[in-house]
Amino acid sequence: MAETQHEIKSVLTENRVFPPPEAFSKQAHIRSMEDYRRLWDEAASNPEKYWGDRAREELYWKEPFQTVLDWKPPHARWFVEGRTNLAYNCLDRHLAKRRDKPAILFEGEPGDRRRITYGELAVEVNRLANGLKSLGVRKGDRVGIYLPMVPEAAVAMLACARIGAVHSVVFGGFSAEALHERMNDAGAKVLLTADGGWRKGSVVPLQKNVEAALPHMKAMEKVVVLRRTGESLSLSDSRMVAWDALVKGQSDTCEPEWVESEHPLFILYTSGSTGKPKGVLHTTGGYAVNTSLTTRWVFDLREDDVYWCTADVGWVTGHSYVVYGPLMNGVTTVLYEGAPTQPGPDRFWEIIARYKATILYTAPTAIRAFMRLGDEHPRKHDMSSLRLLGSVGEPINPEAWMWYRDVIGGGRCPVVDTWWQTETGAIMISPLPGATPTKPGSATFPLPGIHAEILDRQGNPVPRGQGGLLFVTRPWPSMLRTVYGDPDRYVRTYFNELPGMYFTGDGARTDADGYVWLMGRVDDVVNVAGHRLGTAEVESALVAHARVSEAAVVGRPDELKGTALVAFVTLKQGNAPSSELKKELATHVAKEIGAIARPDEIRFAEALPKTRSGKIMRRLLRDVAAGKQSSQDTTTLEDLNVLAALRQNDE
Ligand code: 6R9
Repeated sequence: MAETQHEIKSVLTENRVFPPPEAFSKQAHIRSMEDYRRLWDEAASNPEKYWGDRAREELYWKEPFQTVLDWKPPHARWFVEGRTNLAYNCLDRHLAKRRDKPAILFEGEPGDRRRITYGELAVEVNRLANGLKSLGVRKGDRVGIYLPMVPEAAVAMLACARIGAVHSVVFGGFSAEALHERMNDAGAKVLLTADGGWRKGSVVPLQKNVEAALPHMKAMEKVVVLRRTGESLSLSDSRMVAWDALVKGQSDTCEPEWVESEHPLFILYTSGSTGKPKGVLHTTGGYAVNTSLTTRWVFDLREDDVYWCTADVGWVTGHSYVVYGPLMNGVTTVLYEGAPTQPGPDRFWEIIARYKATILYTAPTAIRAFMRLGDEHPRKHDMSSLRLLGSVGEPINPEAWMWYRDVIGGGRCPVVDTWWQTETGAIMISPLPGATPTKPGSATFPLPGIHAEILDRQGNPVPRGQGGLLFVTRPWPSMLRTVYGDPDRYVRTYFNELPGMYFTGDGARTDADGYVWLMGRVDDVVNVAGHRLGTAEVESALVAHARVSEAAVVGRPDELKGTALVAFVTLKQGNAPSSELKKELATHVAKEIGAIARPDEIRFAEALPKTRSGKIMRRLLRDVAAGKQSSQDTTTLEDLNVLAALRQNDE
């Protein structure tokens, strides 16, 4: 029953619409499409007034700004003369009212728990900030952070912000090599790490990785090690100091460094289309204004919310929507260290029930994995506290969206599918849950002030229904400012396609109602016999089949068609691969989208190769499909065995 109900729907034919629940709208920050359009028009007709007003509302400024925007394409400066401090805005500003309110509810994978109030968090941040200063860290210095998802990760980021140091978080799942590559590129002089972290019941050996990286990190002066997994710390290198020893005896107060609005806040490395990762640089004022604003509007925050974003702080979602956005808004944020299915398939749902989480923000890849595990696990827990669900990271196929809404949200919670990127700093295209009628699989509309437009390569708007390239045609406060250490790459990567306009690298189209549908990276768009297809569309159709768990579709060069479609498919438990099933799936796709989308080849796999942030590595699959040795860097691959298995499958 449930299966047939879910069984639809390529994004091409999706036509279900879910208006916001009335009771939700009544209390929301933005309550109607009229309000949304009014804000949109205000922002479009007078962006400087709009953003200037938002900036004054969202942040405490020690010194006010006079210039809202200084735009010399492709370089923007926002709130130019202003001075502020992000740690102050996340902590001190709340202390009068929220000193005893939990800022962080932490749960470690082994089950250890901590409840940290705003007052306590401020003290921890100040002590570490003073500790960093005692190590010689000054305003503008780069500090690396390589920690598990423990409260100290947030403390570390905030301590840097407090003293005007620039943090560069490296995801704890990255290797020693990835670590030193990033640390050297950033020129970091101090690294904050831990002995280890917990993941799937084992210890992730962070300190070991640091030890392997240290000989390659010549500029690294000090490594601060937190005890997390071990009984005691052994400091194996003369550059190492224990976290406890560093903060012990430090003062509880630390005067914030009032930095210029354009002072760098962080560098976060993200993979580009070529080998070397890009150090995306964000600055203080504009980033803070837009993350604070979007957190409140998109998640419709209320004072008593218990908000849980499951992202790791190693990704931009962790920066903007685990740490800065929620804390600037003074809500309680849940932090969970470990794997979603440790020790059992219902860990997430248990956490929601335990903390009475009201908002859940997670990724489609997780949602699909939970679907595969079965409805009985969420059904075991009381999740009636939830009132809003969010999705981020890749296109969410309508079937997963429906499952999320029905099974996790009990059919009562609005779902916000939020499109944005490391480079955009904050959410750009998303429903406003009290205003926007949603369609499963669509990120709906750009937020007020965000000029996301779908254009062709010449810069002409494409007609509704047709695919095009997604650009942001005007600057926005939380845009990246440069690629650290490589200003040419900033221009080349983002502003070469159409001068002065930010190119997202994504394809998209609008439907007849103007809703935006993301079609995946443009390099994931394939041209089959002259027809443009989003691989996401074909995947969506495949996943809508009752037996399919996940699918990744790539193009393979084909003499006749230009490109042929190859689908890698994993099956739901209890289904065996067979040639009948291959035929059935191919016919199913043809039925859902059209004969043009019928995969030329379907390959069953046990698992799909994914980056550590859960994105399917389609470029790698393209190489496998084409029978080539991969040219692609696999350092971000979650599990190399997956690749080996796919290759064997080849024979
Ligand atoms: C926040 C984040 C950015 C890329 C982006 C796009 C994809 C993210 C999406 C989405 C469709 C969504 N993406 N959210 N695609 N719908 N709601 O994920 O940043 O890691 O830099 O990835 O992810 O392709 O270009 P980042």
